[in-house]
Amino acid sequence: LTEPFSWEMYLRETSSCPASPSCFRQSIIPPSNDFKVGMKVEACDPRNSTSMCIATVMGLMGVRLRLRLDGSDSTNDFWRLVDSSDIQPIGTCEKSGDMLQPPLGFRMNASSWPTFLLKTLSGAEMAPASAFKKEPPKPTQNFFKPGLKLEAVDRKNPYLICPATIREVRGDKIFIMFDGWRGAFDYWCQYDSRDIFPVGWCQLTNHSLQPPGNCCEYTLGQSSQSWRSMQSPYHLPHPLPPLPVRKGVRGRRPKSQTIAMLKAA
Ligand code: MLY
Repeated sequence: LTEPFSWEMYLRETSSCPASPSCFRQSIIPPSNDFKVGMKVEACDPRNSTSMCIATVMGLMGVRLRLRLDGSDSTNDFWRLVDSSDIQPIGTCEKSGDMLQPPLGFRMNASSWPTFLLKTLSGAEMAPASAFKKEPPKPTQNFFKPGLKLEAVDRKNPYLICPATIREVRGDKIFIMFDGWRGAFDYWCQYDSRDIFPVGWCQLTNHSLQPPGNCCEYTLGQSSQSWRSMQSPYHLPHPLPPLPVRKGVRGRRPKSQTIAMLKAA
């Protein structure tokens, strides 16, 4: 009842294999999430990666943090793992002689930044250094192979992690395709991206995992889709209607047979 999607059944019915955990830049034993909502951290501005800003933890899911840059609006929240190198304890920047920057799109006049910084940090709960975990090392090379399954962040809806497939491998890059979706969400990334995880990661870290979509090829074949029967009703109906592929094939067949008969005649 609580299991929305079963990898075990899905892998069996799609006759596919998961990419080995050693392919990923993720800890074999996931870190603990010791952050709390409201805590402040220093974070790289995702829209301006050379600048270090103050961010507030807005939410927690598994070992990921939903972050909002102080002085930014609520429409640019982003997610980072607790062992991401993009986050560090408050004070790290100053120790290295650097300055904390206003976020891109700071909603006040730039001249008010020093005062804003003082105010936003005064009385704030700062995340303890022990909550920041060391980023795991990169695998020594790109070990991914086309067809292998994984769990990947939907970059258009980054709070979602979904079943996905490696469609292509080119040098250090891999092409991630979301199972059951039509391609609008697919992307190229580095093999050592922090947005991709081995099969089972969500379950292991207590993160929700979306079930595959209903689209096209992934719903064809002999699959009885019994992995879908355990899906919670929350996920239905699907936002995109499934392609009427089977009906279309049946509808076309008499026509081409007719043409064949006419040609033969
Ligand atoms: N309602 C959104 C969510 C799509 C999510 C797709 N992911 C899971 C690949 C939409 O239809 O755009």
